[in-house]
Amino acid sequence: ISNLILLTIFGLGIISCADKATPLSENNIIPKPLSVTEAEGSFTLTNETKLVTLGNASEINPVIEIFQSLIKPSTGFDLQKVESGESNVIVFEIESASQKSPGEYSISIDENSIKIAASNGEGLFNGIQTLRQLMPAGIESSSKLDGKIKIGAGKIEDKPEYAYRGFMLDVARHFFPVEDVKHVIDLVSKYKINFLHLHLSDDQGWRIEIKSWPLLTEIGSKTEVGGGEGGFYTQEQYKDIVAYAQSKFITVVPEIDMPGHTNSALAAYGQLNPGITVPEKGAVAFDRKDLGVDGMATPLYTGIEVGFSTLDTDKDITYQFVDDVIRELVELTPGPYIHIGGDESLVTELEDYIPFMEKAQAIVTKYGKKSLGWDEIAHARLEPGAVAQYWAKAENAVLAINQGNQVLVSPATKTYLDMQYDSTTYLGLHWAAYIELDDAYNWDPTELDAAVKKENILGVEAPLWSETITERKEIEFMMFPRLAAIAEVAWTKKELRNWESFSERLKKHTARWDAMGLNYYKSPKLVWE
Ligand code: TNX
Repeated sequence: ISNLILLTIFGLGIISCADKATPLSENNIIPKPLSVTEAEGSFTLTNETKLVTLGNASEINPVIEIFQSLIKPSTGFDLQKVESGESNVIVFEIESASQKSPGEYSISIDENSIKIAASNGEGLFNGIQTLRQLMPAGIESSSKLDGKIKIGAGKIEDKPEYAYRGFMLDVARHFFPVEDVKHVIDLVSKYKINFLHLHLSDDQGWRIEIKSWPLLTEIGSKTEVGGGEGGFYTQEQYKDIVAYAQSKFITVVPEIDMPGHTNSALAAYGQLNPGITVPEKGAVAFDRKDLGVDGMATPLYTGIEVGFSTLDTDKDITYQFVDDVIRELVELTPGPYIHIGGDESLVTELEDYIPFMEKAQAIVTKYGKKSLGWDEIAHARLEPGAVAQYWAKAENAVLAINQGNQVLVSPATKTYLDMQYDSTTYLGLHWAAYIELDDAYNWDPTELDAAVKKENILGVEAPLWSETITERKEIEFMMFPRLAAIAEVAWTKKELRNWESFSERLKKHTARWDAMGLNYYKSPKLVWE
């Protein structure tokens, strides 16, 4: 009503309406911050606003550049960096002797300044992602923004509940080019996701160049589910993805799935099943270095069955292969984790599976990294620091915890973004569940099993398997809005989360997705005006 009165009395246009700052307490921030305190007044961003650096410049400058390129397209502002200033400034501070944990940040807003403070660049970056959500939705578009950018005064203090907040993209079942992966990185970084797990190999395709085993890509990358052309990342391209992710404070976790899910490797280096017609190229691979159990490997596979392939866990050459692949991956991967798969090895005997997973972990340790593996890996002895990714069986998560190891939580019934929203969803599978937006939100990692407690949990990850996903628009549709829900489960304390608040914030949030041109699912769980 007060806006209406203003409009009539002063004859102001719609644009001026947007000139009024939304009070800080009415923010729509996702994931929800730890605390928000509102104050009188607001800050107005102008072309004259200066960006002040306080503290370690090498941590601050990259974040300032990100902020400048966030503001420019929709405003045309060329915000300048300065050493000091008090009025009309945004201060980026790396606190010396900070009490803040990595990733934690605070934002103080008054009439003259906004101050973002953190103990490291990652914290400042998280602060920027919050700040962008305090600006009009039009900031997400390159069209010129109408009206002023005003931000309500007050203070936000925020830190993540879990250190690992992940998204997984399956590039094996369908291959996605580097540009799509970068697009996904852009999207998830807005929700404070800080790990990108790439599922780089499976029965249907091998997607990363390994120089010491060239046929993996020369043969093993050449197709995908449904028979399309497939593809792979050269080592240079993979490094480019890793660096791009790093620039957004995201750590890449590469996965080579073993000893099952290996038909693409076996099609390249295995004794193929003689009952099956061998394509021209497959024939080249015959018995060079044979990783397989005789006659089990098929030529390149384009279906979606799981659990039919295995490396031969008795052969020395198999461990030479694992060593070479992990060594080359480690050279390209600055992050702490190498994911060695271990799921659904249904044709590997448990007595073979266990020593294989132990040897594979030892190789990861030898090269200075920690292993991640799907929950079945907990049947093996886990190396210190190895993490089991709980996707199906709580009892496996408990096996890991009983060994003193942590779990990464990805229950298929809550976090699998390839699951259909409901029975009418035109993409996806539903073997685990239909996962509507509220299903993806209304759960907590500490409620999965009595034995899985907060301190046992490294974090939460949402995997997007790609049997049915072939292009960027489909990735977006299965990710959003559910990724926002999982991001809040991973970032925000259980006590601060509730569906009513989340769904209200999310609904307003969709204006940002419209501005970005995102192909998101319009969940009936939200009331659409
Ligand atoms: C199970 S989750 C799998 C994947 C499939 C997925 C499809 C897991 C560790 N294995 O191989 O792509 O289901 O939803």
